[in-house]
Amino acid sequence: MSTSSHSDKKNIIVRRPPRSFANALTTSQFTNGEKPDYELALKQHNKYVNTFKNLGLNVTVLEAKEEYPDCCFVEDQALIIDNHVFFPITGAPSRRGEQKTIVETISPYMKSIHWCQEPGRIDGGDVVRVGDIFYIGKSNRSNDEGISQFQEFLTKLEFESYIVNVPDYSLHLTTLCSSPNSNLLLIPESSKKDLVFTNLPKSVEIITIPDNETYGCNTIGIENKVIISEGYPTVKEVLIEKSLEVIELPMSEFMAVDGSLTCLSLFFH
Ligand code: CIR
Repeated sequence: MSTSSHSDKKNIIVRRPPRSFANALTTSQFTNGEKPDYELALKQHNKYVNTFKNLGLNVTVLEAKEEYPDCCFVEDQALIIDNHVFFPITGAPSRRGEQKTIVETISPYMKSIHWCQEPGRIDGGDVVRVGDIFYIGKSNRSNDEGISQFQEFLTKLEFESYIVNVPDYSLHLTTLCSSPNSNLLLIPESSKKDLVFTNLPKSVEIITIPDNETYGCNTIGIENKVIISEGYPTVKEVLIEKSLEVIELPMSEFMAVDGSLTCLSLFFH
């Protein structure tokens, strides 16, 4: 998920894709509408899980819920910051029932629990943390009420936050960008004009990635390592140049239904 700091990732929660995964929601931004293959998705998910185990994180793998084709995208269901949680009401009605297990699993570890109230809507995938600043995507999945409730939660935790309009061609803010460490922000070339990051600290370097590697702009940084999707040579090269250790993972089946690396996990410490 995109709300924990890079050195804050000790525990991770993931959920296996269900057999119904081919019915997951998709805008087909990254494909021609091909359905994902369940068996291949499961293999790719196992690699994802093993990567975090090998990095020494404590991994909790939740069982799939067949009635929720999108249930592996746990990032959308909780916004955890320094073990304080804000449970959103997700933009897609078909996904709301996924939250129950997440609430049961993480609540015992949280210092405080906050709930989005009606008519608020916000998905975890719309939040990107850059250092200690939070950027909140206004996408088709979030509304003003949901964003302002989340901003109030951030203010109580003494964090600054700003809204970024997400262009219609993309599902979430995390679909287009990520901050692999607190001094870097990856953005696709043609989205640079659309995404306005207010008060971005001068210490943060924006790295522009060619549009044909847009999907590769979603990464997960853990200290001096960064996990990227397989098949994005420019992303790989720029991160190696920044002295980060790159780990590549195959993500084709998740990409088919708009899911990026960050979407598959929730972190806490
Ligand atoms: C959806 O449309 O909700 C899922 N198919 C993809 C969710 C991706 N989640 C994320 O970016 N955090």
